Amino acid sequence: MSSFAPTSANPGTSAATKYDADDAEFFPGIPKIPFKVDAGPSETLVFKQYNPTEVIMGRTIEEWLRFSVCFWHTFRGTGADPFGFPTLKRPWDDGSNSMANAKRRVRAAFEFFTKLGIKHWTFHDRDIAPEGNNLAETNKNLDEIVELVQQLQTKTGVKLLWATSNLFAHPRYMNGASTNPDAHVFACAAAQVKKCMEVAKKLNAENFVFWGGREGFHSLLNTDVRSELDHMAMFFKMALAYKKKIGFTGTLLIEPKPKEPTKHQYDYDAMTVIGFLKNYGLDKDFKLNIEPNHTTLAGHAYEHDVVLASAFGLLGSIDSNTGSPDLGWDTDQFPMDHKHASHVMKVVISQGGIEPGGLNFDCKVRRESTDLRDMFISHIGAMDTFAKGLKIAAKVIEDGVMAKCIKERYSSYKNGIGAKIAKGDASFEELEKYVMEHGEPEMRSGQQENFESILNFYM
Ligand code: XUL
Ligand code: CO
Repeated sequence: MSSFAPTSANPGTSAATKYDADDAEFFPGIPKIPFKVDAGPSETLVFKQYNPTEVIMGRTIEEWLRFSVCFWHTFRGTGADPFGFPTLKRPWDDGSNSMANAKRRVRAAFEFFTKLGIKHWTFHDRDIAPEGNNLAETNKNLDEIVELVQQLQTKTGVKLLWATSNLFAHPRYMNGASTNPDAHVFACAAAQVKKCMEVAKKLNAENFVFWGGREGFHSLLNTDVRSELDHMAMFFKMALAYKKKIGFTGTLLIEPKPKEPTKHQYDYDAMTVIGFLKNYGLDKDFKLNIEPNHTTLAGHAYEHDVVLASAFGLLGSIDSNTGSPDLGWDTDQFPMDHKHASHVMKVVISQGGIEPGGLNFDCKVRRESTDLRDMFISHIGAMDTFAKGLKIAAKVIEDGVMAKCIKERYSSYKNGIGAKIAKGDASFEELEKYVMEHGEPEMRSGQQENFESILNFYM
């Protein structure tokens, strides 16, 4: 989440106009970030691990990692929190809702992507263009910004990993969007996604994300959960029909999160969403966008939902961030932990890559990280973390020691009675007979510490 509210970081800064020129530079003094193999510890504006052209297991690091910058945190985040005013003062952003300000933000963003060497980005419709007084005016604003975006994408070669509709910030969505008890609000959400999908097609988005920010409840007393879930499924069916109608080829992704802003969100975690998709017959047409900070918020291990979604062939993309294990909320921090990254990359390699998804940095610098260079350092640090995680995971997989141990652990299902169970050919009667004949099973160690020690060898 971030500061979606139009809070002003720089009220009335006239200096912003100097950024209106076509050739304005937004990050002077910061060059294109290079890879430097022998960089020292304090050289934080260089890549030390992320060498995009290096080949790992048959693919370049850049092809494996498919990083993306999110617009909402990095270009709309102001550092405001429930206790304090904005701290992140970007010199080009006058804090207004004007179209000129929206254009400056977009132009600053493309300079940032280019200098960082990141080839993808993501946005919500309402991050990039202000709402007007009615739907027609809002759509017109969006079209005008999308035209600029299209030019910048062509000029820089930066692609749109995914677009999404913000169906949670506007007051009309306070009781939800597709799960709102008021059908008129449902219609507003549908109209908004219709337009956003058209924009996604125009900008060649590779995916389209649905995060159900307020699709949930604060109290069961006033909530008809079955109706709300049926309506949400209807909404996804309409989105799918419209996708097919306009020929949008991006993957549709649902992003699970257990709570915040609602007390309970329907898309609680990966398995909940998988169950929902299967129940409503949507599992062939939707995949999941997993955000590890949401996973930990659901009470699971960092990599849990990445593993589960992939196990069912439904891992579409990753909102690559982290939380603070000592806190119970969504802090959207940059992922800086090699072990976490290697767990995720092991899954990504094992499923043959994440394309057309990617690793989207749904992350925000801390409100105390107020320098423009902090925007770069945070992304560089996270990119290096995942490049290192990829290298570790590749070694683990290539060596095959862990895979061999796991194979051995399940070997009883390969022959005899185990093979019959696995194939679905066994019955309770037959298994009872087997136990009568063979007695008690031998104790077999789970060897958790052995697995942990093997993994640590590669860190
Ligand atoms: C909120 C969150 C969103 C989605 C897109 O926690 O992660 O920013 O990624 O709406
Ligand atoms: Co996210």
